[in-house]
Amino acid sequence: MKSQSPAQSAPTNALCKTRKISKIEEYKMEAPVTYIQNQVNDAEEAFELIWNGLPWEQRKDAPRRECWFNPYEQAYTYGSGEYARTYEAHSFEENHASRLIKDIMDDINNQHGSSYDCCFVNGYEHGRQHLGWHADDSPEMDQDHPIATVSLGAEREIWFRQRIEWKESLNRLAAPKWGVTEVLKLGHGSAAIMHGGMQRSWQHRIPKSSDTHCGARISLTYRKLVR
Ligand SMILES: O=C(O)CCC(=O)C(=O)O
Repeated sequence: MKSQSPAQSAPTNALCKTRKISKIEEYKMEAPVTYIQNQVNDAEEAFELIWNGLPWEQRKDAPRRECWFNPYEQAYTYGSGEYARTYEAHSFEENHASRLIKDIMDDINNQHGSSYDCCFVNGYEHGRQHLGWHADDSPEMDQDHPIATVSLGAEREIWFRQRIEWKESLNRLAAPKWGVTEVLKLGHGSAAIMHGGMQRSWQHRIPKSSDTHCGARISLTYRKLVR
């Protein structure tokens, strides 16, 4: 599945290393993701400012810290049912760190012709902190707009997998079937842009790292709200 391109001048293609963890090998897929190695100019300084400057929330059921920014004071609910968690909005104007998050967003919008207007920030203290399989498909978000995840700090992997719809329609009670998992390494200062429409059939996750010395990482995940 290839959906809308995130930009007219996408710098590089996704560098996906494919690993087969599905037995359905005839359904190999390529995640519609564009990887930009050097999106943030002074990534070291940005990491320090944001790691130390955000009003992070650490929920007891979340193995990472989080913070939510948008200019409309709009809360964001992540997950559903018993897993639903609501985050109150912080303003991009709150302090130096949040203004830098907005500056990075403005740069991406100017360079790639996108319309990101909000940012969910994750902070992973070490390699055992992680984020499980999910799609960023909450109704508050514009599903046709790309989502960009900017990485600062330690390199981590992001995994992608696509739902194989035809299997599900044969037997609606069957567990979902997934295609091969694709793995992308997210470097310091990079941006990975998940193309518009992707969240409807793909999931992603940040698995635990096998590197016992893995340091802290921040992800700035820019999205566009439905308004
Ligand atoms: O840490 C990342 O790069 C991914 C974050 C993510 O998937 C999310 O916030 O929904």
